[in-house]
Amino acid sequence: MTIYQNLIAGEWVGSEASKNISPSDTNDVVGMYAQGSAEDAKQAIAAAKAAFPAWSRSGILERHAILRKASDEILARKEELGALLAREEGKILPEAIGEVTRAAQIFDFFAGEALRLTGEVVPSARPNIGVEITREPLGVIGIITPWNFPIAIPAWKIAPALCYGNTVVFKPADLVPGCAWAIVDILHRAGLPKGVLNLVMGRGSVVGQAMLDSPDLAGITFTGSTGTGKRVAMASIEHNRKFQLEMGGKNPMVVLDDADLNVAVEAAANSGFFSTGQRCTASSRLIVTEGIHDKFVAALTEKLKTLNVDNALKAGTHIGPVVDDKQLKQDTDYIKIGKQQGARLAYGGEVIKRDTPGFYLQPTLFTEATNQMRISREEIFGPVASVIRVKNYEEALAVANDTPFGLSAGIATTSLKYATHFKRNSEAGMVMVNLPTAGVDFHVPFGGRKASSFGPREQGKYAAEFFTVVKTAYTLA
Ligand code: UN1
Repeated sequence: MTIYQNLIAGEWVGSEASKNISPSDTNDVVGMYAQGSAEDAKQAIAAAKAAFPAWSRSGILERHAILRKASDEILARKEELGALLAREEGKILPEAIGEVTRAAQIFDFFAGEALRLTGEVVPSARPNIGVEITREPLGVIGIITPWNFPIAIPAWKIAPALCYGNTVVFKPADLVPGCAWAIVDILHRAGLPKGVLNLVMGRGSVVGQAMLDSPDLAGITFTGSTGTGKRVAMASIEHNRKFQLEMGGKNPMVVLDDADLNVAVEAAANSGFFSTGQRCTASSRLIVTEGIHDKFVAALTEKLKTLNVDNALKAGTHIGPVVDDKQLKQDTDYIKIGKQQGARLAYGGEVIKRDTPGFYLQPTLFTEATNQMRISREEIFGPVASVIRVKNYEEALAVANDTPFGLSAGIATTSLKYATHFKRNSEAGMVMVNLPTAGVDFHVPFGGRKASSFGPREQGKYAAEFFTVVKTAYTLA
């Protein structure tokens, strides 16, 4: 089998490789992908450092053309790349094609941003002096991405990094090297100079650690678990390095008595269970007022019965497999904990078999949960959600905000008063009214508060905040 290699200083290198297995069918080997060493990471960082001076001064037309070309190729290959994504991550094919489309849109957006770089000219407080405020690239950026959005998250970190003139060392999650390799191959062939974008696939404990330990990374942008995020933060402080973290969520979806039941059920089913619940924006706490509680639980349970759990590539599948055996164990452990702590298992909870051997788990709904139970406080990252019964809107809001996290929050209501109050008073970075908490646009800020995020927002023009550094220059005229 061919080995998909790492890209270091413009050369494809690496002979150590490991198997990329499909979670829908563990007999299906997606490919052999290079496993980088700490030395590879060091060489990649050195290459990115050497490439920085020229790339940071590159013309905006060159950056525009490369990002635009990458966008066009990703879009033209969306079916093929979507199938690769579905195969290696387990997201169903339509969701996977949607994610690939989103990646193309992100590259298109930042191709445009390259043409819209601006600064400010302002008068000084003193006479005869002019002040210019400009943004400069940061330097070498380390990009560490998770497995759950194998093409969109790399796109929304790599595209702005390159657009604003930084060079990159990219380390994707171990479970999803396929999409990472494809996106780097596309950018490389689109004409990036040697060393501007380096790919080092491999273990977090080896490649990731070498990146954390490097004095030559000016910034690290990370999406993943809260635990690893903290390690990125500590190591970055040590090296005076800028860092941006997107971590966990325990997102609430409030359902009020006056909600349109169909809207509420569709939003909850989507947020809780689509993409197998493996989104940091998933809602795992369904906070429901008394008057609609029983109707909502009955309707959501009926909806869950109609969702087929099966191979991600099979037509008619609504929920693909869990990503691997480790994640499956975490999900089933939490299901046990939920039962032990007194929540009622209203639907699902079983690991199931399909024609192909994979990690299949039924969508699982708990009721009679309290907000203090572990299933309500800790991120499970699987197709598991619980219903918390509350008296009224005021209690719903208090419960929604009573969490260490603050990424996304939703409300289903037909009341303008409650929707408005919730938008203002939710302690989350993103608020959704009558919409799922997950599934965001590509051109507006993404990010959370509290333990969910640290640093400036990702995506859209707000991305400039992390990927550039401001300079203020004074000139005596
Ligand atoms: C989405 O909900 O559309 O890791 C995106 C995650 C997020 C991305 C969610 N960073 O799940």
